Amino acid sequence: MAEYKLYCFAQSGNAYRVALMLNLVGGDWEPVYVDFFEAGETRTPGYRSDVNEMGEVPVLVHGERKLSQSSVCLTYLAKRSGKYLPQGEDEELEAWRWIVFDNQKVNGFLGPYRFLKTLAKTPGDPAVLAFLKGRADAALAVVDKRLAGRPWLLGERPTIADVSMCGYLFYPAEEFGFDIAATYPSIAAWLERIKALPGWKHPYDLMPGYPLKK
Ligand SMILES: N[C@@H](CCC(=O)N[C@@H](CS)C(=O)NCC(=O)O)C(=O)O
Repeated sequence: MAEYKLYCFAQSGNAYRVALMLNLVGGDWEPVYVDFFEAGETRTPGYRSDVNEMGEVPVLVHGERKLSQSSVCLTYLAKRSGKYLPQGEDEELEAWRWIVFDNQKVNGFLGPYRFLKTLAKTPGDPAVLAFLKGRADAALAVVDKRLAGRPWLLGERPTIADVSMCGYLFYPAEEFGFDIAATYPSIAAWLERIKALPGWKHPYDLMPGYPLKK
């Protein structure tokens, strides 16, 4: 039995952060497939009572521990492995600043935008899509500016802030209807640096459930 289990599915950028981190730190892990689209598994009473009361993916299981919120899972894995860990109080605070900005405004808008545009059974209202795209674009521009001056979000070393921030950014451009890498050159160069890290894999090669059944 693997040391870590990760409740996840291939289309989830929130889960990808943790799956990627497990790979980057060389963790012994296995995925537990969550049927989000067909069975609506995260909404079932069983999932909420046994896996995560918040009704979300990812959930990381390690021994008796069951953790959710990708940011918490990343912190846990960084502390245990000593890798991608912000060093000292200033770096820790800086990492949190970018992780919260990411969760709320970068992938926090990009994820629902992609879901409503491409994955939902009923496509999203155009006004809602336009709002989400506008907010995601504004946040991506902030990240692009940040990365113009340094190779990684916190400076010279990759940390969990980078692992968090790339959550949805490797998914195909067709799923967004616009090409993030072509629009934001510093983000594009940073994504190439992430790809070069030992253990990197594309979300569709790392988590089960791709392609979706039609
Ligand atoms: N802030 C959470 C977001 C988790 C999240 O929203 N996951 C989605 C899947 S990509 C989910 O399970 N959504 C179910 C729902 O909101 O009902 C994290 O970073 O882990």
